[in-house]
Amino acid sequence: MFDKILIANRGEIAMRIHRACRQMGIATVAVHSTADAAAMHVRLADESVCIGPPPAQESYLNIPAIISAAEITNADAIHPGYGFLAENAAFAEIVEEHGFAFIGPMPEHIRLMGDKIAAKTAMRDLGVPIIPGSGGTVDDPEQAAHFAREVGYPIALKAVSGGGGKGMKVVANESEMAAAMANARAESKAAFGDDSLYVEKYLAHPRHIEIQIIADMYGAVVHLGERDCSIQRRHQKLIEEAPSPALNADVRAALGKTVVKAIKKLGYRGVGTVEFLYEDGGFYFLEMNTRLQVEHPVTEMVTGIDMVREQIRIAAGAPLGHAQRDIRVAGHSIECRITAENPETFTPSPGRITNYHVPGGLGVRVDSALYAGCMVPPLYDSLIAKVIVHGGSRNECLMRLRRALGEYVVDGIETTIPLHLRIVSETDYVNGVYDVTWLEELLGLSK
Ligand code: MV4
Repeated sequence: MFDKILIANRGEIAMRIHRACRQMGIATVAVHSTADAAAMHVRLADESVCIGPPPAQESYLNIPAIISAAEITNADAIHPGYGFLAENAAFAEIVEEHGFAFIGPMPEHIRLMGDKIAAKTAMRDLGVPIIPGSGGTVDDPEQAAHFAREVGYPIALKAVSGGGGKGMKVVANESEMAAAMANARAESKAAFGDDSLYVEKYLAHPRHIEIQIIADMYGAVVHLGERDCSIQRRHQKLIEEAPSPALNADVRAALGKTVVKAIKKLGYRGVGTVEFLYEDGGFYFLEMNTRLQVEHPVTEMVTGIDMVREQIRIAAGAPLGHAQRDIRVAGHSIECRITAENPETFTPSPGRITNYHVPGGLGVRVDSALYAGCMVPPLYDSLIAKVIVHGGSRNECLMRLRRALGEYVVDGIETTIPLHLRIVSETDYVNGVYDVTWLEELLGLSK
C-alpha cells in the first residue's frame, strides 16, 4: 500500500480524498495556488506545496509544478480528483514515467473515451446499445441527410470533440440541414478547434442514467447500480439520486450485466461511469467518464462502498474487495450540488463566508471545504458543497433533504440553496417524474 499520496485538486474533492487516505493510514500532500493558501484542504493535509498563482492554468493544471511537488515530498502516488487533470491521458503517462502511481485508469482508456466517436464504436463492438446514427463523421449536408432519412427526423448533429453538452444542434427536417451544419461546424471550430460532426437520432425527452463500475487490474469488474442525473441546467447537474425512480431491480441488473461484460472485455482498470440516455424503455450509450465523479456519494450511501478507498486499493494492486453478489442497493440517496451563484440568475457569487452552520443528523452528509471566514475565490468552479441524504425510501430522503437544506447557513455570498429547496418540493420531482428537460422548463429556460 502507498505511504503518501499527493492530491492534485482543491475544494470538497480534495477533502474527500484526504479523508479516505487518513482513514487508511496514508499521509497526504496538498497542493494549492496562492489563492488557496488558507483553504481547508491545505490545513488538513500532512504537508502542502504551493504550485503557482491563482489561474488554474498556472497551478492546478501546471503539470511540471505538480510533478515537482510529488518529488520533493517523496509521494508514492497522485490522485487527480475530478476536473483539472483527471481525464488528461498525457498527465497520467507523465505521472507514471516519473515513478509515481496514477490513481485512475490506464492512459489508453482515458484517451479512448476522450474521443466520442471512438468511444461509441468501441462500446457498440462490446455489445453496449448505442443511439443509431452515422457512426463516423459526416462531410456534407447530403451525406448527413442520407443518415437522417435512415434513422428518421429529428436528428442531432454533434461535434466529435464535443461531449459534456457543447456543440449539439437539433435538425427537424431536411430543409434545415445545410444551415444547421454550417452553424454546428462554426461553433465546434470556435470551441474545440475541430469542426468534424456526426449524426444521431434525436431523443426529445430522455433521462440521464449512468452506471458506476469498479475494475481491478486482474480482470474483476463489478457495477454499483445506477445514478439518475436528469436534474440539470445547461449541462450542469444540480441534483442526482440513486437508485433511479425510473428503473426496477430487473432492468438495473440487466443493464449492469451488459456494462460489466463490456468493461471486462475492454480490460479497463479503476472506477468508471458509463452514461446512458434512457427513453421509452431503451438505453443508449452516451459517453464514459474515466474519473471519480461529483455525484459518487449517492452510490456510496446506497452500497456502503467507499469509492475513493477502492480507487486507492486498485491503483496499489489490490484485488477488488467486493463480489457482485455481495453488492446491494439499500434504501435511497439524493445529492444537491450547492454552488456559489445567485439562485435565479446563476451569476457567480464569490466572496468571504461570514457565518457558517452545517446541517447534520441521521442520514445527512455534507461534503465541503467551507468554514466560517474562508474565501470562495472567483477563479474556480462554483461548487462549494454537496448535501447528501440517505434514507430507507425516496420519501424519507426528501423529508431529510428539506430539513437539512433549511438548516444550512452560508452567509456572505449567494448560494443555490433556495433553488434546491424549491425543486425538492415540486410535485413532479417528488413523484420522480422528470427528464433532462424538466428543470429548464420549470425555470422557463427552454428556448
Ligand atoms: C443527445 C440528446 C438527445 N438525443 N443525443 C447533451 C450532452 C451531451 N453529452 C449529450 N447530450 C444530449 N445528447 C441525442 N441523440 C440529448 C442530450 C441532452 C442531455 C443529455 C444528458 C444530460 C442532459 C442533457 C440535456 C440536454 C440534452
